[in-house]
Amino acid sequence: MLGVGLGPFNLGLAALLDGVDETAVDGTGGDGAAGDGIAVEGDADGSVDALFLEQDAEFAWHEGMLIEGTTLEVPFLADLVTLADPTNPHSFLNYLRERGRIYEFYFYETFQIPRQEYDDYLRWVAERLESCRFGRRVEDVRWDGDADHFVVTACDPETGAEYVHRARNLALGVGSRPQIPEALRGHPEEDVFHTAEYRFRRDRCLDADSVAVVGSGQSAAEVFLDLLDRQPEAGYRLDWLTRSPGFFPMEYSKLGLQHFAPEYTRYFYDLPRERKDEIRAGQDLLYKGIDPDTSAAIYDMLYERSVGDRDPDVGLFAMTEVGDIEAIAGRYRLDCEQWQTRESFSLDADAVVLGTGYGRPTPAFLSPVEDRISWDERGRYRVTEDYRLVTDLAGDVFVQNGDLHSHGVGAPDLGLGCFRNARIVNRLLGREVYPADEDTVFQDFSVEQYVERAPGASRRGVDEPNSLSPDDP
Ligand SMILES: Cc1cc2nc3c(=O)[nH]c(=O)nc-3n(C[C@@H](O)[C@@H](O)[C@H](O)COP(=O)(O)OP(=O)(O)OC[C@H]3O[C@@H](n4cnc5c(N)ncnc54)[C@H](O)[C@@H]3O)c2cc1C
Repeated sequence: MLGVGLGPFNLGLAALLDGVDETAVDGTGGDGAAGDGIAVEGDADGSVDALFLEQDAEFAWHEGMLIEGTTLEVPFLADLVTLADPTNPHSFLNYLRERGRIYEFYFYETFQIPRQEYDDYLRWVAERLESCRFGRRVEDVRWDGDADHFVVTACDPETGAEYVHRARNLALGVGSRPQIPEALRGHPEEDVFHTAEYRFRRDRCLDADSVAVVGSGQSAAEVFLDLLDRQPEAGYRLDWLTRSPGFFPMEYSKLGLQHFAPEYTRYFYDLPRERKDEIRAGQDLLYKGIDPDTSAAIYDMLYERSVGDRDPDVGLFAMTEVGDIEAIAGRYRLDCEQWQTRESFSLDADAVVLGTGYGRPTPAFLSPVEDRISWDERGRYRVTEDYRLVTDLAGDVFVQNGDLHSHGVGAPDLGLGCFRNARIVNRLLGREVYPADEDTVFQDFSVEQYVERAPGASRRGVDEPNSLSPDDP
């Protein structure tokens, strides 16, 4: 198995594969090979032969957004391994034990750990795993039909050194990329930048007379809160604009969060393809809004700053699309439209922070095998229920966090990483190494499941929900 990219998802796969005995293989997959330049059939000690390549020189998790005071949006139990295997040595609790912090955490009494600590935990796991290699950017993936394996070429971005790896199976864990709309690009990146760069470029904001933040996802809200906190000392005017109809919270109720459980993923997967995009379009606030705690912190700070008729020198304006940014006399003019009333206006700022989200472009290194992959009518991979690309190749290509269109809103969620990785490991080894987790939450999502369990319910009429275009071949 060769993994491309080391974010939390492929790192979790590396952790769940660590120490797993391959010798009991009895079914599909299982003959993965990834050694440094040579094809081998599992390691001599019987463990799975896996290698994970990361382009960066060392592990880092969204470094530009490790703002002081921010926390993970999921409980610490959503670490790399616990939800699949609570006894695994790569767990967050074991990290605390080994770092000598377990009592400190015990008295902390909080499920949501600091984001900086989650990053430190991931680095700790990456250092312990022999299967992780850094400074290797995958540039090309080909299929060798004679040898029946992939040939993967990687290079060290710093030295230019080239590495060739061979593997029967791949796991794509390349994550997402910061996205800036075309019309807002082309300005000096020290002045106009994505939230992903915030911590590296914050000083520019602190020197500015005015700063504008664009977007109303969690990242934009965290940047706004941080700038609001620093405003009294730095003295800038602070504006926050968003195209969304309001500064709305993301779902955080216990029953609502069950959409991030295996059952909902399965239900969504089984929906006809044509319905999935429609349904997802209405689910933005399940995962794209503002954490209610961040929202409350912003509100409370504004409240305190406005005591005694004081003006916090802040503007918050929703329903507003920033269509263009123009450089004028050393400042930036934002061309805005309030889309509900169709009124246009402009806003001048010295620095602009763009919380315009992340995209998931198809990696260019797949070009040589592009015509062996099956794509849907919108140019996206077709993905099987167990997270493999639909291809005509003999090896498996698993996809992490590129399955939003096929598996739904849980795809980028850290809490579902273990479930997806357990499915991948089970497929690779052809046996149930980790539990399949079929009945995990109180509610049902499919009629079939509900009717089966509710004594008073029975099916009526013709039910052919999957007759349109399921993803599976
Ligand atoms: C700021 C921020 C905070 C978040 N917080 C949460 C949260 O609290 N809870 C939650 O559930 N979700 C959260 N998310 C969403 C979650 O999906 C991400 O946190 C998570 O990092 C995604 O993991 P990943 O493994 O898919 O990719 P990434 O973490 O993006 O990692 C992908 C890696 O692949 C590498 N790579 C890319 N191309 C190549 C190549 N060709 N060769 C080699 N390496 C390559 C990249 O350098 C990168 O290191 C957050 C997202 C962001 C942006």
